[in-house]
Amino acid sequence: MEKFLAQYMPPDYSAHGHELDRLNAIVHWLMLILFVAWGAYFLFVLFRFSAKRNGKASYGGMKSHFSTYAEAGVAIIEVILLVGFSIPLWSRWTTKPGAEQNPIELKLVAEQFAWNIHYPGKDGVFGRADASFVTSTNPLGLDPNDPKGKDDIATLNHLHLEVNRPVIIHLTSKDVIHSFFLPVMRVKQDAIPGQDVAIHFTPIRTTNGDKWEIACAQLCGLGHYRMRGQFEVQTKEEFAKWLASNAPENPSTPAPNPVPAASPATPAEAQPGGGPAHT
Ligand SMILES: [Cu+2]
Repeated sequence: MEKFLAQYMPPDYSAHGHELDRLNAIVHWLMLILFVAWGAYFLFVLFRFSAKRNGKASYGGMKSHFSTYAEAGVAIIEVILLVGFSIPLWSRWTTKPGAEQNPIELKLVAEQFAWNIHYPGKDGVFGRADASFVTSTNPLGLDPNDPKGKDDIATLNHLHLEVNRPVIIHLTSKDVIHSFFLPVMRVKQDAIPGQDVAIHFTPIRTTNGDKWEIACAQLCGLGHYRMRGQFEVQTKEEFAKWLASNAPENPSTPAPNPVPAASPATPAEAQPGGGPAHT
């Protein structure tokens, strides 16, 4: 099943992706079994209780205690699923990689209709950002007077990651709910205004210069279709080079995106209020 489904899936570059693909296959098996079993039961009932065989309806109902046992069985299985599987997986998902794993930590601010990506720069500390500093050339609202922000790197729709190095992304949104979707990383998470939602994953293969899509998986307005970015996974050396080439040289203000935007969104269009929102 997993191999069959894999033909229709995007490639997988993440450490956890194969587990999701396997779960996907298990759910397909389960649905197939349920479909066949319920279909067979339906045919059996049609035959067994047809009017021809049963001239007179019975109003007595079932006499055995089977349904009580079946319901208790379902409750026990659900407790096992919740305590044995869901809670441990939830805990794994919400536990961020520790400092010993040297994760890349970055912020991602979604807006209609673009992805603003904020790297903390050499010092590893994010500069202060505030809504009052937001302009068309400073979409993240970085404080130009904050020394910690001088070396910060801001890109528009361009996400670069390092192979085998965990990444923690703090997701938020300026306007409506967007959904950050990296199909080849098997990552999808809503970006919600006013919330900092941290997700983490580890790329395990470089994309070898190929650029893959960052999609918005939540219908977020008229420009939703063009809310896409590009991301690539690079080797340690390539990634360090990319960071160095994008770091502001004589930083007086945080560098706006030096890389051409992947989507046709212009800064004017990308501003909140650039188009009517359809929710
Ligand atoms: Cu969106």
